[in-house]
Amino acid sequence: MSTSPTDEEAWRALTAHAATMRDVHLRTLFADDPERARRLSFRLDDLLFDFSKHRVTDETMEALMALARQRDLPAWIERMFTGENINVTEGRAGLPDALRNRDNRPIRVDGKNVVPVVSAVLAKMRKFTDRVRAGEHTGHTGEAITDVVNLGIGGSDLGPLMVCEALEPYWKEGLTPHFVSNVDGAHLGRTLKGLNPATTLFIVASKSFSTEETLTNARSARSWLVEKLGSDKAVAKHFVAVSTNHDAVKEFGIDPANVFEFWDWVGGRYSLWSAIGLPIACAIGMDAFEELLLGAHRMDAHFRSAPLEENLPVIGAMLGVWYASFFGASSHAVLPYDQSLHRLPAWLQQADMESNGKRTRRDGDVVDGYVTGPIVWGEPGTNAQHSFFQLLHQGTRLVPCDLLAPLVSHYPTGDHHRKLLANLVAQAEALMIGRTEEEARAELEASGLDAEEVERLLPHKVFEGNRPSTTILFDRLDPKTLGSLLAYYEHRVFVQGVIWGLNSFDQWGVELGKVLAKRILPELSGAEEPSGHDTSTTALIRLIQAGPRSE
Ligand code: G6Q
Repeated sequence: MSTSPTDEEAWRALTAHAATMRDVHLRTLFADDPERARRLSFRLDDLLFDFSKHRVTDETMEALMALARQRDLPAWIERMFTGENINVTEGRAGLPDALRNRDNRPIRVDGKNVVPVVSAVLAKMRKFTDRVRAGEHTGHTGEAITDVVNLGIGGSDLGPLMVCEALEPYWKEGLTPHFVSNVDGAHLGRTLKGLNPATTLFIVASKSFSTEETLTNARSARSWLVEKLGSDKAVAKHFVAVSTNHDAVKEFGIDPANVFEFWDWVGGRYSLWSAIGLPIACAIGMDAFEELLLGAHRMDAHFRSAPLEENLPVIGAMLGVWYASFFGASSHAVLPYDQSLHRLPAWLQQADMESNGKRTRRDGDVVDGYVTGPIVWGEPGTNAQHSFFQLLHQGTRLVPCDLLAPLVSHYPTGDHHRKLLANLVAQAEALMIGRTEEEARAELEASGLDAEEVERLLPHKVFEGNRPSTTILFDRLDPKTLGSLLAYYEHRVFVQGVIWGLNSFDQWGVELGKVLAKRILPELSGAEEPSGHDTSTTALIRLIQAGPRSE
């Protein structure tokens, strides 16, 4: 296999084919083929993925799947599922599915079956969260826990936060999860302001247990607790940790019995399925957490076994490749029509951009002649319609979109949900069909404007349409469905990484910032002289050292 996708025969075929597709309008594709929606819609139980509003023909899909085969995708999928060390720069496997392997098939990492240790941690999580939820794990003063504060950042925050928000209807009454990630003292301060220390449990979630933000928040939270409850002994009842670094956890003062383990081969951004999901399990209970795993497992099984042509993450990924690599699309918008999914875009930003935001290929060569991971962004509809949808409809950029919604709301209030869904359907249709000059003219004329005014306004009222979107509908946002949706996105990212020749499991770009901040900290406090910086950086350091001008 050649290592640059641009060398593949299918890539060249797609480049030529894209040129013939540039002026083909989705309106025409639909008009010419009454079966299009049916043929390009796929189901996995209650989940429906409608890919028909994409600028593709049968020929496009065949060429995209040919590219997937030339990039050896089926073999890569197997490598991932069998625990091969595909994270080549860190010498590790990359296999999120091992954490949600609900049929207990043995999965070997470095020759060792990891299923028993994964199950053991799940059992420990069950025991602990059952006790917290039943009011049996009490705080230092003997009171039941009412609030769980997760202290973590990046992969140790975004996943559990997003899932907790999404599954709020499943929370146990009287037990509220909170998330503090930013080293900005305002984040911790605002969160603690409303909490009772006697009934608050802190989860320090850090794979490395060396992340400055998390440790700073953890130390300050511990001081707050000890000061309020008047004893160091309170820490044992109010602090647990999730980490791979047992020594550092012990040094911090957390009882080793209260450490929930995970492993090197679990990448931070793929870790919500591990003990990093502890705040989720506290909030929704272990049965529901295992439903989440089951939902992901359902998508894993589909991803591993379905033919490429019917494989949801593969189709979604290859459509993304189509726009990014052959139409110059630089971003991908994720638009949940479900308020509880408001952190989905943030989670996906990390999952996608940290995985595929890379310019060096797996083999060490620099990417040449194509772009890699798109900028992922989005907000819930309908709010987003009143802000950035203008650009989606009439901007100069092509932005492929995902629109997602449950058919049934957890908050059935009047006709709210029907209105929400009407908006989703209308937007996907409007993006696709747009409004022609004739239609716009007819509308303006019908409004009674004179001919000159009609001509003046006309260009502003035309929408070219032909803007692609995937519609994803499901019965309701329950743990299992959410698990499937998230696994869909994880695998979509993996497939794109394979096509573009990337290692989607490392994140060296994150490390540089961590190192530089450590160097500047003593310079800011005056403990060290700023040195080795450019003049701008030195001036900024001196300005911060000097403090506010108004004092
Ligand atoms: C994720 C990244 C990164 C990581 C955070 C927190 O894939 O590696 O977002 O999760 O930097 O790291 P710790 O869990 O080690 O504190």
